[in-house]
Amino acid sequence: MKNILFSLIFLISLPFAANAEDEDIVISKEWARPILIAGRPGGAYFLIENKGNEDDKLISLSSSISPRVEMHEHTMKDGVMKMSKVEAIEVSAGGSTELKPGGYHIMLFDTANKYGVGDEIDLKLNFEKSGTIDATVKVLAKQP
Ligand SMILES: [Cu+2]
Repeated sequence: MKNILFSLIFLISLPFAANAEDEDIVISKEWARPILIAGRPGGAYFLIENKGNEDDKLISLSSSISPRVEMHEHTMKDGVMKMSKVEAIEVSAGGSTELKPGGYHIMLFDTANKYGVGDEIDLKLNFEKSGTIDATVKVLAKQP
């Protein structure tokens, strides 16, 4: 009886253990600004941690609320804040990259609806090495 119980516990815990090991990229601190009018662009932010041994990069994103999701960065040039599109956001092995106002950020264009505080936005993040990772982004009034 003891053996059977042990086997059962082992079998049940197996998928979870395998899963945890596979997750080199961890997404946290997800939040987005409210989108007050449908069709207006929205900004989203999160922290990307790379717990793996290889550098990786975010190469594209998609969302059910937007046909065009872009990666942008803000840079200060001659005292003026400029926004430009970037092709990828790198996350070095054992390091992290934070998307935040004034730096890297995600922009969702041609949004399907308006999104207020408490709503959630789904994002699919495509990494060069780690593949696709799903994230749920909460709409907040301001940066947490
Ligand atoms: Cu932008």
